[in-house]
Amino acid sequence: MTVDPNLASNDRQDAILLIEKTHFAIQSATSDITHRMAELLSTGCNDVYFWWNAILSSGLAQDPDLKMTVIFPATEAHITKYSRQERRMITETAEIYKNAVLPWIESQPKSRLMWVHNILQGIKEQENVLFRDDDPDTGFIVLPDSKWDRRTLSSLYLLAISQRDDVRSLRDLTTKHLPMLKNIRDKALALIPERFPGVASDQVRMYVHYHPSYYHFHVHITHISAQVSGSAVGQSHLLDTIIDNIENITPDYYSRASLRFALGVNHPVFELVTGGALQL
Ligand code: M7G
Repeated sequence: MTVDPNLASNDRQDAILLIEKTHFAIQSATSDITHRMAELLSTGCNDVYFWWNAILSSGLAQDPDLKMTVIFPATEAHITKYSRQERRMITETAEIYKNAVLPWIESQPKSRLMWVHNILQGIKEQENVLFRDDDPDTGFIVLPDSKWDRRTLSSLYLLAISQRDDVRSLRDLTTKHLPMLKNIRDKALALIPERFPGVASDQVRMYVHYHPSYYHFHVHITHISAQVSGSAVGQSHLLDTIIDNIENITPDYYSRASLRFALGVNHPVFELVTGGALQL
């Protein structure tokens, strides 16, 4: 799926509009996409290969064409995140993290996590919560990620959000968090086939982003067939591997590791890690 950000202005407050093409619905008599092709525009052929563009006639409520998200008012951080920009691979050492990146993370306004607190405190999205464990140390909430269209199982995308607020990212994880990590893994995996018959627990990936956009610990749960942008090598760390590294390699693995990942050159961490220098 492609994301097309358009910035609009309203009383000098910026807004972001994200428009994505939804997945094609599973074919049925009422939602077969071929029935909605009003016009076919041939773009060529060669041997046994034929190409067309198509215009769709108006759709059905159960088979929408687009998924839209508005962020308003949008902050500078939102605009940076969704602006087209070059991405580069960079390596964040433990020392750079401690001296430069951590102070930046700590300076982030608490308001960036408002949506997370709204979910944890039962103020928003409660009708969507699939599972809740209120233990303050090991508990978490599972609900659909806002990226999911909430209908296509092959692109299933859930989020497990920790009840703890002392884990900003992977870097903070140590032995004392193992019970929470295992609790999330075991209960979320058991939940999948129960809540989504047809999806087995070995058909989902559970992983953590580094860097995340939001520094409150959460785990991404996606169907292995889902094409999700953040699952790129480097940014995504499998929950099982995280548990293994802490349990079997060393408890402070993530505060000592050099982590390599791709980052947009306008992301503040890019400058903190590289000093702003682009390698030619
Ligand atoms: P991340 O790894 O911090 O950042 O994941 P990413 O956006 O680079 O992946 C945060 C996850 O939370 C993302 O998958 C978002 O789609 C999801 N998300 C963000 N917001 C603001 C919301 C929200 O308000 N509700 C829900 N349910 N999910 C959200």
